Parts: sequence; structure tokens; C-alpha cells
Amino acid sequence: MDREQALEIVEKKIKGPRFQHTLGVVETAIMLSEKYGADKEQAEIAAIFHDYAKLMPISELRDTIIEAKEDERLLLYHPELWHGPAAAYILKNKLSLENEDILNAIRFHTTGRANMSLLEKIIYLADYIEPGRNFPGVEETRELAKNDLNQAVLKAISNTISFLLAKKAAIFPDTFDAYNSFVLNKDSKTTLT
Ligand code: DGI
Ligand code: FE
Ligand code: FE
Repeated sequence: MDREQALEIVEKKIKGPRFQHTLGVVETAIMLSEKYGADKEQAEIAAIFHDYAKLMPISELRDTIIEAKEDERLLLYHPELWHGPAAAYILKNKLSLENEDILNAIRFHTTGRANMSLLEKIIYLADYIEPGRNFPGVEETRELAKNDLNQAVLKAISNTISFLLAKKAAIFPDTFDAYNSFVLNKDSKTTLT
């Protein structure tokens, strides 16, 4: 599938501001791939599809998580966490997207997880810093993204955890696992890419 086909499929599912956000993530993911040596085509496809399921009704997202045998703990947490895993399943089964790294970058783009791949980090970070984002802390994260991918992703995850704590929102374990994984590995950056 090429860029134009992928964009056409996604635009039908997520028109308007959400599609503009997606274009921002695509542009940022390509820029980060060039900087950190990831496969640009893979980053582009993952970015285009990352919010594919964002506007699906909650009941459909729930059914998809169950049918997909995705992590059922998700169902105990906020429905905002369901669109990544649901999209990964639909893309694999209905749109024949087979690359597991691309699917995981989409699956984990909201929570992160321990030991994220280079592509997973790039999509997580691109989603956080794309030009349309303007929440507190984003500028600092953009600065870190210019020369340290791991520090930038750690910052984005830390900010998200702080934001959720302030709201007294539940925090999914993968989000903490992502945070711990970056903090525990901070002295061995070579193993983190
Ligand atoms: O889909 P987007 O809006 O582009 O971005 P996203 O997929 O990163 O979703 C962001 C939302 O998800 C944001 O409101 C914070 C929330 N979120 C991220 N991690 C967690 C979480 N919400 C809960 N309850 N628990 C988490 O661990
Ligand atoms: Fe999302
Ligand atoms: Fe997004």
C-alpha cells in the first residue's frame, strides 16, 4: 500500500481536525526517522494509520478488543486507550497490514510499553510533538527530540503521567512500564536506540 492509498483510507474514517493531526504526525515521524535512522516508509504508514480507530463508537472498540484477544485489562481503563489496539487488529485482519513493528507502533501509541522499538518510540513521540500540539511541556519535548530520542520519549511519557495524576485518572500499567524502562536504562543508551 502506498502513501496516497493509505491517506485515502484514513481520511474516510477520520475527517476534519483529526485528519490534520494525522498529517502532522506523518510529517514529524518522517523527520524523526531521518534523524534517528528508522525506515521512513514504515514510519509513514504507521503514522498515517495510528488514529485510524479514534472515532469508532466505544461499543465497537470494546467488541474489537475482545474479538482481537488484545489485553483485556484495557477494558477496565479509559476507552481513550482502546483505539490503538483496535486499529492494529483491524489493519492486520481487514487491510492486510502485516508488518508487526508497524502494527505495534500503532497498538502502543497511546500508552507506550517497556522496551519500545525505534519505530514505536518515533510514533509515540511524533503523536506528542506534531506541530498542531500545544499542551504544557510540548516545547521542551520538541527541543529534546532534536538530539536525544530516548530523553524526548521519556519526557513525553512523564508529562502524560503527571497530567493523568493531576486528573486523578487511572494509569495503565504499560505507561508505567514504559517510564520505568527508560529510567532504568538511562545509563546504557546504546541498548535503547
Ligand atoms: O489519539 P490522540 O489524541 O492523538 O493521542 P493519544 O492516542 O496519545 O491519546 C491521548 C490521550 O490518552 C490523552 O488524553 C491521555 C490519555 N492516556 C495516555 N495514557 C493513558 C491515558 N489515559 C489513561 N486513563 N491512562 C493512561 O495510561
Ligand atoms: Fe491516538
Ligand atoms: Fe494521534
